[in-house]
Amino acid sequence: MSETIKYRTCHLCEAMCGLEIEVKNNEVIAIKGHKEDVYSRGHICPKGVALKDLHNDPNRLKRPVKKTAEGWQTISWEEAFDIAEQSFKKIRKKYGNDAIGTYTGNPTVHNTGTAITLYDTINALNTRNRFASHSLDSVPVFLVNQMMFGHAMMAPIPDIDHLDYLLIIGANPMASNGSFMSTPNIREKIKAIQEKGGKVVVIDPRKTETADKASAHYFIHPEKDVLLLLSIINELVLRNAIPNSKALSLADHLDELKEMVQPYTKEVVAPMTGMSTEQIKNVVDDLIKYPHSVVYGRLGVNTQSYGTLCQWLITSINILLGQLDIKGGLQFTLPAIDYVTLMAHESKMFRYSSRVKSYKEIVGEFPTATLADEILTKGKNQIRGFISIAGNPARSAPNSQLVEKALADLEFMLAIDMYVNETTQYADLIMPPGVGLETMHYSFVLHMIATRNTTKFSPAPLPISKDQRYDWQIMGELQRRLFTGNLFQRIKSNIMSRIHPKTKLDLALKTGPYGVWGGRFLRKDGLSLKRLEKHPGGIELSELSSVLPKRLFTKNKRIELMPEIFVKEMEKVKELLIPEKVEQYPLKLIGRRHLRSNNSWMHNLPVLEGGSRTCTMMIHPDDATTHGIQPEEVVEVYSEFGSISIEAEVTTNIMQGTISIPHGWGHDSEGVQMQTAKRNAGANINQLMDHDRLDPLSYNMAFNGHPVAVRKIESV
Ligand SMILES: Nc1nc2c(c(=O)[nH]1)N[C@H]1C(S)=C(S)[C@@H](COP(=O)(O)OP(=O)(O)OC[C@H]3O[C@@H](n4cnc5c(=O)[nH]c(N)nc54)[C@H](O)[C@@H]3O)O[C@H]1N2
Ligand SMILES: Nc1nc2c(c(=O)[nH]1)N[C@H]1C(S)=C(S)[C@@H](COP(=O)(O)OP(=O)(O)OC[C@H]3O[C@@H](n4cnc5c(=O)[nH]c(N)nc54)[C@H](O)[C@@H]3O)O[C@H]1N2
Ligand code: SF4
Ligand SMILES: [Mo]
Repeated sequence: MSETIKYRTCHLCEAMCGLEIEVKNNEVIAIKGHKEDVYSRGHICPKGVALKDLHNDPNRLKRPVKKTAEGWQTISWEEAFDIAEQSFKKIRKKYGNDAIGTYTGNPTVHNTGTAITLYDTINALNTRNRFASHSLDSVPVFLVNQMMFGHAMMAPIPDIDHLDYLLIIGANPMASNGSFMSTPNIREKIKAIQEKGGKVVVIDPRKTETADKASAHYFIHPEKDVLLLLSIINELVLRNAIPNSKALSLADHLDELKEMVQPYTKEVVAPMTGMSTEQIKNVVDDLIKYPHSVVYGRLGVNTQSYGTLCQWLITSINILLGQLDIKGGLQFTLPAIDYVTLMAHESKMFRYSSRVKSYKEIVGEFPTATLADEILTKGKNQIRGFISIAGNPARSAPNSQLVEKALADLEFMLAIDMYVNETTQYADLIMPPGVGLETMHYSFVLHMIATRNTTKFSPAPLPISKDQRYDWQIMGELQRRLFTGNLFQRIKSNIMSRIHPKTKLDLALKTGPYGVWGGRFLRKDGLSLKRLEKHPGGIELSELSSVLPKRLFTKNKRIELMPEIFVKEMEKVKELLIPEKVEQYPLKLIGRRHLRSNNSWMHNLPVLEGGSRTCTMMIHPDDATTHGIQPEEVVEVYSEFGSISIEAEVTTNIMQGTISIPHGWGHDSEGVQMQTAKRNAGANINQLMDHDRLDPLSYNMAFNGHPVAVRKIESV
């Protein structure tokens, strides 16, 4: 067979890079960036190249395996489905529907077939015990969108191609390639802003890779951003710098917001934040000076105790500056598959509570932080059977040793995953899907949070063998076998589970805003899958454009600046003005992402080893001296919940009083079958985390700023 070039969008992060893949005899020869790709224009990062290693990974499972006394045994798909059906039905009969729990991980968003099928399958189980990785990263954003715009998924995105001042608080797009701001080649975008006379400023407890490229970087103590944000609004009020704007004319309760921020002057907050009044003044000067200034914050301000308040205040500042829904400000997308409208009926929260800790559900899910409680706490509706789909809670969830204890306690666990890793080692049965280059791709979730409206479909560059199944096929079969509900719902679910995801995509494209049957742009050259297949580099639809007030989902078509539950929580913020006592755990722990890593699961790919991707503890030289720690010394980091050993990286790039350790490591469990990852196992930061340390509004995990202490190993 001759060599062919195939094109596929990379699904690993949010950047949606177009890849050019050289294939020969169903083997990958080389992977490059696709220059004609309308979104990424040839950009690629090392993870995109690593898709070849993922495809060839000798540790990747391709057929189902069941746990036996002699180890994992390969079985047929039929036997695997029979075991799953019998085991879950038995549990359901004995304890009820809620006794089956589900956890869906980050890649469920990135694998198209999985994303399309997932909710039908989970709904078929009719259980309230649903958990997802969202409550480890994004729920504050959902909650703020819901309360302010009426829809959890109505996320305003920085118009990075047209703005001239970007204030990045708690995000590192140089490593992450942007989140809720999907951005291939962020380096070029930052450069372009600077070349036109604009600025990018980073506020972060660590001088990150993004800070290195930025025009300025200011250190801030972890979890003190809420004070900074309040003082920014306060300054805007004091300087009478809140212009009339369309966004503001759509917003209610400005006067109350102005009143609320009164106590938070820059002079009051500066000593608590670690920033100087001069630095806060500089930031506000620039926000006012530049015609298109935008504030953007992601995990650093989400996964912390004030996550929702931070997102609320960031959105509010952008509204006060008049930057919402205008070119060069923050805009809403209008993608070819209008997922926001399609999912409007699902955008609900606070309808019922979790059994053990009474946390409220948000968009149908309980916080992952309480998954272990729901498995281990005896009583009615205790989780006894569990399905983990594309997730690794044994490494990604807080208090991970408790999570592992819980997984070991289950009566039956099924994992839909291609590795025997830290989580799936506890499963009784693993059903591995075809993944990566074996799957077709359409990023319908990520187009919703992109910086331009584009559309692109990629057929699978490589086939799967007849012994393999895709996620959507596995979930479809489970859906048919485990469905609970009335006859009408059963028939509907059964039919839905048999429709190929490609057909569903085609229908969604055709009926979408740019589709052949789409009402708004009805036209002969409208979108369909067939048309997209002729454009492997995608089609540029439009720049982001103004959509308000039409696209507001609030009942009164207004933006709420002062949601009641947020305002109530402000009482707690007052406590931040009291200087903290140095306690038993004097250091604040924050996370870190590396370009050559992706959460917990790409450490088995040899091409990604090395570079700056190291699992070390960054510590300031003064803190190292205080603790008598030498550079590269292996030390103990501990908290009330656990302890890890890790190499110290002594650097002035981290703020004094703060240490930084990446998550997703700790691959040395005996049961893990990932050779390369095990060789360079790293330490698991989530062993240190208190699983009750949540943002009290969204119940999102507060990873950042977690109190810890450090000591030399010999002094233990
Ligand atoms: N301390 C700390 N913890 C964190 C974070 C942090 O910053 N600090 N970040 C949090 C964030 S933002 C996130 S999103 C979560 C991620 O948390 P998770 O989603 O729980 O974990 P991942 O590491 O993404 O693991 C993904 C799993 O899916 C499998 N997989 C990959 N592709 C596919 C596929 O196509 N199909 C199937 N079926 N399986 C697949 C992998 O083998 C792996 O087991 O971690 C969170 N945890
Ligand atoms: N290469 C790579 N890319 C990824 C991922 C990956 O694991 N690797 N994961 C993907 C996922 S699941 C997500 S959700 C996104 C996340 O995308 P980002 O949010 O851009 O990623 P992070 O690197 O976690 O950036 C968070 C920043 O916040 C800082 N920070 C920590 N605590 C605080 C605080 O209290 N205040 C402030 N101001 N800053 C703080 C950290 O130092 C860090 O620089 O990235 C995605 N892309
Ligand atoms: S930046 Fe993201 S989408 Fe682009 S190649 Fe890297 S992992 Fe893939
Ligand atoms: Mo995430």
